[in-house]
Amino acid sequence: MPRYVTVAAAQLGPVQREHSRADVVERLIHLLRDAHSLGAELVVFPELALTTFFPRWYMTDQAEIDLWFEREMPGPETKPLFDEAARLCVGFVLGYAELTEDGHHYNSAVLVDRDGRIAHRYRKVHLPGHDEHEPWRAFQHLEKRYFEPGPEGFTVTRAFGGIVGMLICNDRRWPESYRSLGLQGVELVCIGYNTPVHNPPAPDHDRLGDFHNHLVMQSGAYQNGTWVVGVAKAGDEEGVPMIGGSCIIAPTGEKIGRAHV
Ligand code: ING
Repeated sequence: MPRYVTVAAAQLGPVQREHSRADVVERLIHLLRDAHSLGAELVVFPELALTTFFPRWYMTDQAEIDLWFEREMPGPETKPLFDEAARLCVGFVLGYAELTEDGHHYNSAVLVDRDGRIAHRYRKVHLPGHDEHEPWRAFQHLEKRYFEPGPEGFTVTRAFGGIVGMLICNDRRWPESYRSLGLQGVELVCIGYNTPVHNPPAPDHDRLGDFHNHLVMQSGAYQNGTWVVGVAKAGDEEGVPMIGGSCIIAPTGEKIGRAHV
């Protein structure tokens, strides 16, 4: 008996340093309403969707760093998104920087069911880049400095009539990420990402950015017989161009839908 769920990949434009959480939540609600008007039952937003990709900057003051993190989910500034989604009976995936009550910092994503309840939380395992300031680099990538690896590993949950898992950005480049979910019977993998066009450690790979982005997600889908939805925060963020290429990939590995920027 086939089971259906209509999923939207909500590619987000750049979020600049001065954009408040309220500014961004207003944009997310617009995208959610658009998706709902097209029949979507689940909307996937990118990694760190509420702020600019702050790990591009070297910071030393923990109070300044913590300003980029959410202490509650939903909190006062994100509750309007949860309320509107529940009103429209649409679920969503939201990537954000999580600061737990006991002081742990994670690059996280939540899967929110159609009633507004958090059905699952995933904390990014593969933290790319470096943890010290490397001034000679054109751009920094300091996720290892600001986040801890997710302690729960790769997990799935039953939701939207099937088995759903999440990955975050750099996770998508490693086969074990998909395989771990595949061995748990995953049928839909939701992946948000922030990927700079220029990757300073391997500048000769820049021309392959879009190819590698789709190669890894299509392979992961095909090799584990699962749907994969990859969603970018794209465009020029604080002078750093980020790739788009959001897409919906079938278990055959075919891209059945993709953003054209
Ligand atoms: N970002 C990048 C990612 O897509 C990166 C890091 C950029 C790796 C370019 C390789 C090439 O994996 C995040 N946030 O993980």
